Amino acid sequence: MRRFISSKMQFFAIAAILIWLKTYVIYLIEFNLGIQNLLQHFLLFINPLSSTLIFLGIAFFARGRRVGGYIWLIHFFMSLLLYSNVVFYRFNNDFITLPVLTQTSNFASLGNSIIDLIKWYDIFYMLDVVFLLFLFLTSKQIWKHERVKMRVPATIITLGLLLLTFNVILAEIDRPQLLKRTFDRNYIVKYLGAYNFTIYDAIQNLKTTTERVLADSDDITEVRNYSMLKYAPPNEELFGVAAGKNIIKIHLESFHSFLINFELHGEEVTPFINSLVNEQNEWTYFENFFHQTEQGKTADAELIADNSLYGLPQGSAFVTKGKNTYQALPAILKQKQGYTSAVFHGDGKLFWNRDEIYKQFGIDYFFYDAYYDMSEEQVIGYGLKDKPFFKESMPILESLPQPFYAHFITLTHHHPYLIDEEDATIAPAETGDGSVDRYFQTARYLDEALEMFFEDLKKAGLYEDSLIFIYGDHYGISKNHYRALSEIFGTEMDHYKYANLQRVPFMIKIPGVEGMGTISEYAGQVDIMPTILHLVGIDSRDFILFGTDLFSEKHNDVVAFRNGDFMTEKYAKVKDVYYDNRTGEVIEEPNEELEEINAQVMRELNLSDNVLQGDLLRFYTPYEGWEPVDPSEYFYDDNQLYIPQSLIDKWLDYKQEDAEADETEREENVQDVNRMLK
Ligand code: GP9
Ligand code: MN
Repeated sequence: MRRFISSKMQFFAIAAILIWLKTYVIYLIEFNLGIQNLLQHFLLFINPLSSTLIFLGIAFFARGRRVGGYIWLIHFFMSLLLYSNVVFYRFNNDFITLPVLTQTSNFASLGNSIIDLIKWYDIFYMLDVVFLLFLFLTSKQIWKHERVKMRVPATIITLGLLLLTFNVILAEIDRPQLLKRTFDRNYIVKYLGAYNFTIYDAIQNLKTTTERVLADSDDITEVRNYSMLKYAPPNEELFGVAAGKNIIKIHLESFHSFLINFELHGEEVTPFINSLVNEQNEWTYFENFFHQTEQGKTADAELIADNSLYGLPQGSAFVTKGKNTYQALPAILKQKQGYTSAVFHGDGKLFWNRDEIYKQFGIDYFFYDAYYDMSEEQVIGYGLKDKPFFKESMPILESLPQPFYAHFITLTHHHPYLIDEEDATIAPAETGDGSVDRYFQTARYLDEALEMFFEDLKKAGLYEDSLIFIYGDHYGISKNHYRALSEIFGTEMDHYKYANLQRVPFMIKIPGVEGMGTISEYAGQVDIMPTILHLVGIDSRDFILFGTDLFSEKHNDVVAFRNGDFMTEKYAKVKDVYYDNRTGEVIEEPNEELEEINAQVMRELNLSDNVLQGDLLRFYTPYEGWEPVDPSEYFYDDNQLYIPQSLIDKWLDYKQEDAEADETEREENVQDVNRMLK
């Protein structure tokens, strides 16, 4: 071993080759980068080398033995970064960005998901780190000499930079405007590598911070003009039919539309939801409705639905733009028609930074885990199971001032789709891919929970006369499960088919209006807000919105995805390839119409980004008399006014135990609690 490495340069070369080759192998095994030609493959092979040279080269600025220590340490941190991306990618099909890292409050609930994502063979991904440490510790003699000449690191780093330039030039040739557009992080990693991606991401974030500082009131004008041009006037028959009615909004976690009317082992997976769709006397179902979320997942869905803005290309606007000014649906409903708004969710209030951004949306009440009985048998995965969640929410809902806008965010049907034996009423699928197989069981559980909730709403007299809508938040089965999906659908999965699987349900029951059956109009989550506004009789024209009313004759059927792809009735763009949506055939030469749609999508996503990055709504007054939302007027404390009976009982029990109380003491305790409630 001693003879094997006899110089610092050899140690350096071994470290560099190890991390280079490991990165390349991991690219091939773990990431789905969509390599299409030899040049792309070549770039994938060389791209780890430039960052390796640059980073490891820095170690030579140290003295003596420290050089080896730094080489090892840098090698270790690069390995750690790469491996974190591997784990993150297994579920999210995406790479870690700085904004995602700031979502630390999310990590606490992630325990189960992470364990499911770590594989036994991951140990091989760290073997080189151990080997290098061993080499370092057994090679004392090579570090004795004094500082290496400055030209050594200078040459190495220059070589790295040259290689990087060469890499960027080749990437630009194959993919013009790679760094400018960047709606899809897979591209950047494919062309420039996972390490350069992190650097790129850091620069991007710095840019974001400056953008807000530099934005001014002129920037909103262009957005306003676009939104006015896109405006679709309401359908006169429906305008205002639900004015002043209670609104109940149900967020179905990870629910793909394919579940509807889907049969597994000859059984319907979601019989209750199917019945709403199929009976058609009350409900209207949009079968070509798509989610438009990105890294922000649930948070993106909430943002899009309540603001008719797109999420950000990176991270979650809930987290990075939590302090921005918004003109969200809850605030508008309150100012225009005196609605009280509330969100119900069986997870901690910090997740997705909800406790901060909800204040900017003007949400009056937020009922999070502290309001529910979170004892062990009631909890699975991320939080409270959907059945107790709906059950315990009922008394609170009944006590809300009316009209209310109440949002229920379900949770059990979430990756990795864990379910207790007693809750599973359908056998898992049999693809051998655990999370896909269980996906159907938690979907069934959610379906049953919803049925119970609707029964309770009926009993409480809150069903009939309420406007109720249900939407799916984002995909549940990621691109990493093509094999299992192919088996489920009996057809080879590909990117185009997968894009079509991004349909999520949107269904709505409008009081006093007969169900319209199944509607085939293409639509997306940005269309929710203008639709609801018009149903309650508020013209959406005043507001800056990117969607259009689903019931309007002028509804715009271009569904933009966050990565710049899109879907319309006629066309699709998936991973930069155009398709004829009626035949599924690839379109080699896009016609003028397609190019126009493409330009519209790009423009729209850009303008929406400008709104969020520049915090532009602070410069916009929708109408005279509009009062900007003041977040300091909202409190989501455990001691707020509306507290479920179950929680009050529990407090009483605690007090009771402590005091071994008799009847009179119990009476005192009741008064105590009442005082707290006041
Ligand atoms: C967490 C829940 C899940 O509170 O809403 O968020 P997701 O992981 O689906 O974005
Ligand atoms: Mn979700």
